[in-house]
Amino acid sequence: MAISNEYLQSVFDGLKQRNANEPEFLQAVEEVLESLVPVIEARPELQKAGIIERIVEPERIVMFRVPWVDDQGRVQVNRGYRVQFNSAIGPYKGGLRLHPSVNLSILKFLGFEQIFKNSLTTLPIGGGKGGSDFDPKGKSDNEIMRFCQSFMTELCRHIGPDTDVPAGDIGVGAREIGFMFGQYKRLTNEFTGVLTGKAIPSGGSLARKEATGYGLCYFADEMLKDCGKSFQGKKVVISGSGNVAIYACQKATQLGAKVIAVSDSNGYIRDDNGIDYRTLQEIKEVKRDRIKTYVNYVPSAVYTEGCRGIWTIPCDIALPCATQNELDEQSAEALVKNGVIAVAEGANMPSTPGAIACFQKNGVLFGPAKAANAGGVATSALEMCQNSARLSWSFDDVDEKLHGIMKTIYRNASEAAKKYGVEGNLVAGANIAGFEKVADAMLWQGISY
Ligand code: NDP
Ligand code: 2IT
Repeated sequence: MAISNEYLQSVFDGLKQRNANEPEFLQAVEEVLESLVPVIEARPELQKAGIIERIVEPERIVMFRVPWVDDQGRVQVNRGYRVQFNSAIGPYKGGLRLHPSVNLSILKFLGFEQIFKNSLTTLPIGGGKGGSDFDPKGKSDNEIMRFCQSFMTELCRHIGPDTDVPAGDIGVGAREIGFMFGQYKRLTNEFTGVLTGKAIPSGGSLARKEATGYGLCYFADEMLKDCGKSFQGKKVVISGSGNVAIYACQKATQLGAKVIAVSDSNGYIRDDNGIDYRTLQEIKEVKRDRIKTYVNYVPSAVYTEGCRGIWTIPCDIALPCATQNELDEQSAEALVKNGVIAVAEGANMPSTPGAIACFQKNGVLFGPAKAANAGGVATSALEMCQNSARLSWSFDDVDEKLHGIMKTIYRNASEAAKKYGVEGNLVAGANIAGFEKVADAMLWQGISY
């Protein structure tokens, strides 16, 4: 489908030519450019300043060799990346992903999305993303440490507390951040807030671990409330069982819903009595085990092989919290047929364009990732504040700020949609609201980047 503005389509055509083998990146850009049609038409100064041509090109990408030695004494080599996409409103900020599927297309899509997400948080952070095709599954703690130290030995030249502040994403939690932080500190002889998602005794923020999942539910709650609905008594299906999924499960339960299914890349568990998030936490955070072992703790739960089948379970609210393009049009049709009323994205770009169109056509409330999952990075920015000020706030303080930020993001996305004539379309609203702040900062800074 063509973008309904000739200029935007021509920028996109050029991008497609230059990046023909980057499907995820092109998918993320196309959605944003389509949303920006009314903005470009209302604001000719943006075209004149080449804002679109500039915003789709990363400011800098570093790619590097990451050699490490496994427990058998063999030398292993992975590829490391950092995509520094946009620094118009603050230092580059965004997670590091460790997964065998990682490549430039995936990191560029994630870095591009991060620009607008970070802008939506209302806090001063630019957009970036990084990671490696290293597979943490089945590795010992020592192997993980040696990899993280080698990765940071190169990355440390490119980041800094006022330059670029990485954090976690798939495959990167407090353990990996700790190994990287230790190495950064040793190499630079500085104790600074150069990474977020740190453990609490090393300058981490209370509630950062919970923030993406909690923020997702706060956002979904705003969306529901706007239509006179709530989580109370609703059946919720959550894909994934990692950091985002665990705390979405906890918060949805606290808000009165029943979470009836969660998954990993092998399969899903279902329990109509409700999933116990403490057991989830124990399996994933402490034992680092697979989701199928849940049935050993809770006999009423049933495990099914294959992760896509989770979307065929009848539910009121669906929260995809695993990975990109995990929810396709066919899955969306199944959810709609089973009466889903709201979908909010905890993962980045989990719904395919066909799935989003299906939800929108059928009047399903839809909270797009860059708005709905922004609570994680927002709380990372709160961690940066605490590190700079050399103090730490209480859990309740941070949680209250997070809640306020998610309400603001919902309001700003809704209002931007209304202002540009697409009321109720939060995909367009989030893209527009996130874009305008970055575009205005770029205009003000001249043709610097
Ligand atoms: P984790 O590594 O903690 O968990 C990832 C979960 O997703 C696991 O259950 C994993 O299953 C599953 N998963 C990963 N890749 C695939 C795949 N290719 N197919 C099916 N399932 C998969 O990561 P997070 O919870 O931190 O991240 C989940 C999503 O949320 C990602 O899209 C991430 O970008 C996004 N996000 C994360 C934020 C954060 O603060 N951590 C903030 C905002 C967004 P398995 O164990 O089998 O691999
Ligand atoms: O996708 C994301 O927003 C994250 N992985 C969190 C990034 C961060 O810097 O906290």
